[in-house]
Parts: sequence; C-alpha cells; structure tokens
Amino acid sequence: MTPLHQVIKEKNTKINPVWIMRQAGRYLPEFMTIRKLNPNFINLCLNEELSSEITLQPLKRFNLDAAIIFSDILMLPYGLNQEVKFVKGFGPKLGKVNINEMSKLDEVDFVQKINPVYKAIRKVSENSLLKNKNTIGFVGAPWTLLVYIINQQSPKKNLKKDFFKDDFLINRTLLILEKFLKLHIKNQIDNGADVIQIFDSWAGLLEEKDLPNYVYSPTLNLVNYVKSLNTPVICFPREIKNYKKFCNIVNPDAVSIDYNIDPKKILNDINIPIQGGLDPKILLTDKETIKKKATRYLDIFKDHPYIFNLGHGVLPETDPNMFEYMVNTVKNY
Ligand code: 1CP
Repeated sequence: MTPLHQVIKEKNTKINPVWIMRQAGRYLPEFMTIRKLNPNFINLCLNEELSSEITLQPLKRFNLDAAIIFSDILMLPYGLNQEVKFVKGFGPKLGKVNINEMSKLDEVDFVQKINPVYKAIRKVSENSLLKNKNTIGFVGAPWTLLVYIINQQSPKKNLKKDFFKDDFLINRTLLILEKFLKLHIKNQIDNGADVIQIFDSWAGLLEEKDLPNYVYSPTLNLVNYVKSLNTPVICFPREIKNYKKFCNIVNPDAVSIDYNIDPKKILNDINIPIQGGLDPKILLTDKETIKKKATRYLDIFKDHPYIFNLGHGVLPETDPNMFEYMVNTVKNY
C-alpha cells in the first residue's frame, strides 16, 4: 500500500508521507520555462503532454510521495461554458453566468471540453515515477467555486456586496455544481487518481451561521460520493474557525489544516488523519528555521496519522533548494 494510503486507511503513525500544495508551479524554473512559452493558462492545462510533464517535474527533483495533477479548480466553470481567463498580475477573470445555458449543459459535452485533464491524469498515474506513490485528483469545494462563479474574480480583491442577493441563482448554481463535481471526480478516479482533495479556499469568508448551507451540506454530499467510489478524500476548509465541528459533520478521510491552526489544539480536537499546517512563508527563511518549524509539526503529530504538507500553497518566490531541504528534513525525521 502507498505511504499516503497507509496513513489515511490504516492510521499508520510510523511514517510521514509528504506532498506539497502547488508543488507543480511557479517556484520551479523548469515550470517557468514552459509557462513563458504558453501564456494561455487554460490551454496549458488542456495540453496533456505539457500538463503531465509539469505534474512530474517536482517528482523528478524531490522525494515526494504523491503527484498533484497540474490543472485548476476553475477548469470546472470553464467546462460549464463560463468564460474563464487568467490575467497576468490580476488573477482569474470569469464571464457572466448564464444559468439557463448552464442548466441545460450535457454531461458528455462537459467531459469532452476538459478531457485532456483526464488524459493527463492517466499519463501521470501510469508513469514509473509514480510507483508506490499516489496521483492526487482535486476539485474546488462547491462554496469556493460558487464564489468565483458569482463574484467573477478572486474575493481577495473584493466580494460583491450583493453576492447573496439572488437566492434562485445561488441555489441553482449549487445544484449544477454538485452534479458536475461528481462527474469530474468520477472521471479523475477512473483515469488513475487514487486520492481526492477538496479545496475550500474561501470557507473562511463565511459566518458560522452560513456554514451548514454552503460548506457542511454540499461538501458532505461530495465526501460521501468519493467514499462510495472507494477512494480516500481529504478536505481543506481553509480558515474556518472550527475544524472540529467541520470534521464531526463532514467526516472526510483526512483533513488539511491551514497555518492559523494551533497544531497542539487540533491534535486534541480531531481523531481523523491530519495533513499540512506549516506556514509557506517559513520556506523563505533559512535552513535552521525550516528544520525547527517542520520538526515541530512532526513532533506534535508523532503519535497521530499525519501527512506532511504546508498550510497553503508554496509561494512563487520560494527557493527550490529550500523546498528540497524541507522535504529531506521530513524524510530523515
Ligand atoms: O503561472 C501562473 O500564472 C498560474 C498560476 C497557477 C497555478 C500554477 C494557477 C492560477 N493555478 C495553478 C495550478 C493549481 N491550482 C493547482 C495545480 C497543482 C499543484 O498544486 O501543484 C492546484 C491544485 C490549484 C488549485 C487552486 N486554484 C485553488 C485552491 C488552492 C488554493 O491555492 O487555495 C484556487 C483558489 C485556485 C484558483 C486560482 N488559480 C490560479 C490563480 C491565480 C487562482 C486565484 C487565487 C486567488 O483567488 O487568490
């Protein structure tokens, strides 16, 4: 059994598998070389030769236990025929939703449109570099995708004042998302993904009272669906205040924690396997600090099933040598 599966399924506490969010990406010069020649990000995700190559780049350099497929959570609205563009220096820009068109969209057309993503997963999972390692498929959680679809840009800049105004639009969109997210997950698994991570990057924007509607309930549906396909599912409800309640209700196979979470407290709060936590900014310091901070997580979770990762994606300005030093620190622990 792969190290990740041993931790998630057998609750093995003797090993610490490691993979890193955004391990395939902008901090690697070999990625930037490809990226410069491919200014259209969506087209790059839809190029199965290049996207599988990018996915494998970090595995060629570092002693990682899993590949995460080079794609994006916004390939889903793209597949739903919403216009999606990644604008340099700005981030994603989405077109206006046409809810009637979206409601009529055929599943075959959706799969056709983003089919290279599945082909890339197949290529990666069959590569010899993945021997005894996992291929991680992923989706954005319904809430986080709803944010991008309705807000039409990152909420980091601002969330529309009238975001919640149109109940009909929101509820219809969530139903459509549930249907196509299941399809997207199923296709990733059928093509070789053997772990699914659900990114709820904007869960922290919601007030406590809105979590049941927008986070717990739609995520629980997806988690149960992934479990029904006999595949482990990891949830990352970034920046929610109460991970304990989230885990009690949604009960994923593992939970990924952000860097605001006190690891000692979560250890007492949560029984399921834990992933991540270390602040990505630590990688911008020095080796001594990296060793100290990474070891702290490993020490705290030494008797708890734990997958090493960061508390959010690796920053673009990270030195690959520091990344390597962190991975080796975990491996030599
Ligand atoms: O080169 C570039 O300019 C593109 C940068 C980039 C990359 C490398 C984007 C744009 N997406 C990705 C790949 C990506 N995105 C992966 C690939 C695999 C890996 O992890 O190595 C994954 C898993 C994602 C997931 C993703 N995309 C999330 C969830 C995780 C998180 O970071 O919170 C989100 C929110 C996105 C949206 C997105 N994609 C890209 C941007 C600039 C954004 C917007 C972020 C924001 O709103 O602030």
